[in-house]
Amino acid sequence: MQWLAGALVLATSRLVLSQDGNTTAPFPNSTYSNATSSDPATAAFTGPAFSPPFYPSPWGSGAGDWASAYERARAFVAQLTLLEKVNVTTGVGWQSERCVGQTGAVPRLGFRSLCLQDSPLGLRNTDYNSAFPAGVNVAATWDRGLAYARGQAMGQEHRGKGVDVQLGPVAGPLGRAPTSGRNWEGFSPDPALTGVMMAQTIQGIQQAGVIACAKHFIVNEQEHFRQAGEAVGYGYNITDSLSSNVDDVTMHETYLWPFADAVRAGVGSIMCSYNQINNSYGCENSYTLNYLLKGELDFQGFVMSDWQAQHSGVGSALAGMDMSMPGDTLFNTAKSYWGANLTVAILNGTIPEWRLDDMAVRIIAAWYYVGRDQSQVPINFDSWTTDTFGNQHYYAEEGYTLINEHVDVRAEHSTLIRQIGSASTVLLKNNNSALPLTGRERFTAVFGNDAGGNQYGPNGCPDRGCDNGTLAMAWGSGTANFPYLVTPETAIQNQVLGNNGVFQSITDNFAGTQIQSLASQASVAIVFVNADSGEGFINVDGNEGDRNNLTFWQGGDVLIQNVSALCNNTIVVMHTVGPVLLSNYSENPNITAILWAGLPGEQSGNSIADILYGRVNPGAKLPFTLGASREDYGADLLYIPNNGTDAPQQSFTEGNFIDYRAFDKADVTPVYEFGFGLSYTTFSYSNLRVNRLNVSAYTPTTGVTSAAPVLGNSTVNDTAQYQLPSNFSAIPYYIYPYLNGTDDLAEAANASDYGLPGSSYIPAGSQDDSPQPRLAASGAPGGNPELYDVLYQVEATVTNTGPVAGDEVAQLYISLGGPYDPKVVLRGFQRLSIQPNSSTTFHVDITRRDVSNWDTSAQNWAVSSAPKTVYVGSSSRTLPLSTNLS
Ligand SMILES: *[C@@H]1O[C@H](CO)[C@@H](O)[C@H](O)[C@H]1NC(C)=O
Ligand SMILES: *[C@@H]1O[C@H](CO)[C@@H](O)[C@H](O)[C@H]1NC(C)=O
Ligand SMILES: *[C@@H]1O[C@H](CO)[C@@H](O)[C@H](O)[C@H]1NC(C)=O
Ligand SMILES: *[C@@H]1O[C@H](CO)[C@@H](O)[C@H](O)[C@H]1NC(C)=O
Ligand SMILES: *[C@@H]1O[C@H](CO)[C@@H](O)[C@H](O)[C@H]1NC(C)=O
Ligand SMILES: *[C@@H]1O[C@H](CO)[C@@H](O)[C@H](O)[C@H]1NC(C)=O
Ligand SMILES: *[C@@H]1O[C@H](CO)[C@@H](O)[C@H](O)[C@H]1NC(C)=O
Ligand SMILES: *[C@@H]1O[C@H](CO)[C@@H](O)[C@H](O)[C@H]1NC(C)=O
Ligand SMILES: CC(=O)N[C@H]1CO[C@H](CO)[C@@H](O)[C@@H]1O
Repeated sequence: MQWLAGALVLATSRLVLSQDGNTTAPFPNSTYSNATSSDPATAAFTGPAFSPPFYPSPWGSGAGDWASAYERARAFVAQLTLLEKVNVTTGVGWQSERCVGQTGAVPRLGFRSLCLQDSPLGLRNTDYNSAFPAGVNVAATWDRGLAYARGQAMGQEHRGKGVDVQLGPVAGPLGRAPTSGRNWEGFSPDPALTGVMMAQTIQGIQQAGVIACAKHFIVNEQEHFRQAGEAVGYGYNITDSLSSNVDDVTMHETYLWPFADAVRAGVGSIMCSYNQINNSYGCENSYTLNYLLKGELDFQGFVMSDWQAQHSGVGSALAGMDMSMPGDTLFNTAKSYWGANLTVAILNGTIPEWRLDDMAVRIIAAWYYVGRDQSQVPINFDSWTTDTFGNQHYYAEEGYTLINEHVDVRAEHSTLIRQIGSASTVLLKNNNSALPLTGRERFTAVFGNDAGGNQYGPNGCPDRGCDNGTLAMAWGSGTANFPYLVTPETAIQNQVLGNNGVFQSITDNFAGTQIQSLASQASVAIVFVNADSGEGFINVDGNEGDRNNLTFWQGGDVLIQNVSALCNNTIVVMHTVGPVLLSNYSENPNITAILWAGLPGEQSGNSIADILYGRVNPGAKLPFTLGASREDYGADLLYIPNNGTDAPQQSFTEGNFIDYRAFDKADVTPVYEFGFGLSYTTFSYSNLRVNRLNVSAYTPTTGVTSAAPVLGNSTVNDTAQYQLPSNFSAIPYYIYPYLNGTDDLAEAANASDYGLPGSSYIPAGSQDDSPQPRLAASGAPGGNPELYDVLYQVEATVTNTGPVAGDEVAQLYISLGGPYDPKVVLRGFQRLSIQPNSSTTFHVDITRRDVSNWDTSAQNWAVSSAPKTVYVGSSSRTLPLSTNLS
């Protein structure tokens, strides 16, 4: 047994080296601050950023509507051996199986390896799947029904390929800074809008019988320095990931908010992030995982690591991580922090068995919760090749068999995709009713690299890692292969030819002479421009995931200037991942219309043609602010390490003031504000009424939890039963739970090689299985259920005062009234379809959470005594109706 102790010490030692705070870096420890506002001036930004320890890891209780899933999961886990429990929690290694992540299996009980697959906008790395619009487009629809329908359609496609867990949707990044590379995978920098879209997407995916994964938890707000190894690859020698340093108020009021909605919606899994939070890694941060997520939000599902985001074995287990992905320490090392190491840690007692049981129960409960027992189909695709036959164990090059059955899972989803594409297109400018076009224009000219195809094909650049042709999806793991891509050039040409018009296009942005010639002949010139970004493992045109600037790519600004100088009916269509600089165009009289079309997916051309030719009346609104300069956004990214070779420190000193809240605070006028968008008709607002409901006072949750359930006692002194079975033929590089599964374990067992001491590193309280005090803000999945009590019902009348039917997104904002509160915060919205000369009622229920602030000393939400005002209107800056909330 002696060598077991050694292995244990090694895994345990990782715990302290990076666990729960590092008090030597000169940055704020506002997590500990008792400031009652996020005003940086008063928040105690004095010490180093420090993440307080919180143990033990809360065990799942079956709270909310999880009771039946828990009952079945506990019954299942009670039958498992130690090795089988470990198998369920640990991935089998990068490219060891066919999905981007797979767990070990329980062959004895016929429980197969779970298949985890990207992405938030569809199925990654396969064929005969749909390419859906990105999250940012869903946010721009402000349409709950479309968000749900897209989630359900994506879930059906994952289900049809045999996927158990779809790795999406995204609320981290939220969008603290406009250049952050992966903002488009999520929804909006507004936490309330993102929260609604998270909940709808999750419920859609899970209704289809697939587990959703809310990611990346939390304050994962930039690509630069998210992983030290990656940063070394682009020239920065750092030893640890960036730390996002955020205070308690901002954490709750901005970044945790949409995750609360995700948990309340029943999300089955959450992915912890690469970054550190207040100098403790996201996947071993006991404060964010144990305290916030499993304590305060009562999350009942499981936490998986992002791929290679795990930095310790015992540390991550005790801090609340439940599944190691993809299972190996780094890709293809054949070593794992868990697997055999987890078996050792349980046998040794360093990790209590109830913690392993809790991991397994959470995983199996999520599986039952979404009905995987009813809906699982065999895995029928392979992530690493499109060949029909190949190796099931790709990296090991073993198991030649049928690996791609090329199952077409698209159904009729193209109709929904086209609809979301047009429903998410924001009309920003429309002088003299330049739009809609009649289709009878004599000479239609289309310009731009962004109008045409990619010369390498729509999937020609792996993970969409280039900016060639029209931008319908950005780059990284958050992608899917296109089955086809309808370009704007094709769709507009079809339209014009249908009316026997003249159509010509130029897709080389730098063909100056030809562009001038064509622009001067056109009766209407439609210029397509874009701006791209993505995930940090791919560099496109010098952009390491994050954008370097907010201008257009591929010479787009020069193209707009060249065309608009010669054509006084120039229409600009933008496919961008987020904000771009438009002040040169918003007032230019030759530019008659401007449209933001985002990242619309496979039906891009048809969706924009539907808007341009008036088959669809635009009703989308901006899910972010379009400012005049990058500086106007306040918060920005860190592009150069600022802490030597140690973890770069990114302090969120702006607090809650991101996007429109920053513009409002500094009283800076944007070019187009958050929530703005025009229609081919007009709307008016009237008759605001507020009904205050009689609701009893808020009760903090009190009392204690049950003791940790005991589901079995697998630890016996006879370690022989934990050895690799003698007749077992192990696959190379594969991660197994067996004690001598690899030679490396013996090496790891020799703790003295590392000069590490022993059990003093186990965090205080982490082994405690006794009933624990319940947190005041907890009580059910999503937090204290009384936070969601409706305090006010608000109604207003919205009238279509123009000539055609149209959609209006009516918006409700609240001023919380405190000296450090944003001027207004979005709290409700509805997308209303209204016939001309008709009215409809806009209705919003205002909950207790909607009017509360986070109180750091009470560690609970509280309604302040500051006077509160409710506003209703068509954007964050056009709010014609208002009244006090008594
Ligand atoms: C900062 O954190 C340290 C613990 O690391 C604590 O002693 C100190 O009081 C904190 N300072 C403030 C202002 O919260
Ligand atoms: C924090 O609490 C301490 C002690 O209760 C008090 O002296 C201090 O003023 C508080 N700081 C803030 C910013 O509220
Ligand atoms: C663990 O999972 C692997 C891979 O799925 C499987 O080969 C092995 O038999 C499992 N071990 C146990 C003890 O169930
Ligand atoms: C990177 O930094 C580490 C720690 O400071 C140092 O040991 C190492 O030599 C550096 N590597 C390079 C390539 O500069
Ligand atoms: C156990 O974890 C250590 C890292 O802490 C690693 O070096 C070792 O290879 C692991 N053992 C196995 C069998 O994966
Ligand atoms: C196409 O993509 C490649 C790779 O990113 C790039 O080098 C090239 O400039 C692009 N060409 C065009 C015309 O966009
Ligand atoms: C901004 O970045 C894009 C993409 O790398 C590049 O094409 C463009 O020239 C840059 N803009 C400026 C002003 O440098
Ligand atoms: C804490 O941070 C300092 C400087 O950033 C670094 O030198 C030290 O190794 C870190 N300590 C721990 C325990 O992580
Ligand atoms: C029996 C055994 O191996 N015990 C070890 C378990 O791990 C702790 C902490 O690493 C050691 O101190 C024990 O010796």
